[in-house]
Amino acid sequence: MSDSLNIAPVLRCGRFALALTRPLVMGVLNVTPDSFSDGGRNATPAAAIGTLQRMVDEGADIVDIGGESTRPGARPVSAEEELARIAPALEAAVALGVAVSVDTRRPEVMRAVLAAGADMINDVNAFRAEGALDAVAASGAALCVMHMQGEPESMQRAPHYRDVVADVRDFLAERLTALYAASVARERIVLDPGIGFGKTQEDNLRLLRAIGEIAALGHPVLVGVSRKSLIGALTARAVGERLAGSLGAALAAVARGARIVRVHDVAATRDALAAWTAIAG
Ligand code: HH2
Repeated sequence: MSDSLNIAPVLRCGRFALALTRPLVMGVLNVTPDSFSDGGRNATPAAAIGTLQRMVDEGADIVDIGGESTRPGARPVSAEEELARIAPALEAAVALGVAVSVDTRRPEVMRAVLAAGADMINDVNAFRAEGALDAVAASGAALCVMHMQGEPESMQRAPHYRDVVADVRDFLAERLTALYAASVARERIVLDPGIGFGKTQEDNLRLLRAIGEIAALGHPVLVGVSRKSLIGALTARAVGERLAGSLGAALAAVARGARIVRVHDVAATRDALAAWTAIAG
């Protein structure tokens, strides 16, 4: 992959230094009752641990554990409930020796999961909550900084942008300034345009086509399109039938400059990327 964008070749991620010489696969594990595609399936620790083991066997580079659904209209949960959902899967994932990310917006959850061995914090709120940057800055964890307009409860009601690509890029640039000011090393930071988070279908497509403009900020870009309504709208498929559409979108995102894809279907994504990179990458 080209380093003409001045992106560090390695992502510092807690116990790991992940080489960015090929696209990385982040496997999603939602330990929630209400996530849009896998809600309820991993609600018991035994089920969650089974899914984790499978994703690691399938070649996930990172697993991303979420204890609160951020789907449009989702009900927020308390920090205690979120942590109680995450803890057993986190402990198992850390022991499996895979890089472990936790998807959370809450500083108290960030502190607790870092103490329990998480290697990465994935914050759909871009570390804007009071105390979030303090919670993560001094750790060695990778930080995924995502753009979201509004809040999950209401974000899809009336998304509006002056110019979606410029607005998202400017937002991420502002957050980078805050992270650098908090002494977060550049090699720890990942950027994400936040597909589906306060965006229309056209906004999502424009952002995916313009990943290069986000990558020009000098950090690896992570993209999550797996099974999302964007794919549903493009293929007219229900959530459980969006694998092929999700693979097509993941490859296109990588072709446009994404370095990490966040997916539910690890084995299929690894295969698609292996074939694609052998020819195009
Ligand atoms: N998408 C979701 C959740 N977290 N984090 C990042 N960085 N990027 C994303 O695109 C992203 C994310 C939503 O998907 P999912 O976790 O499958 O569903 P839910 O929020 O309903 O749990």
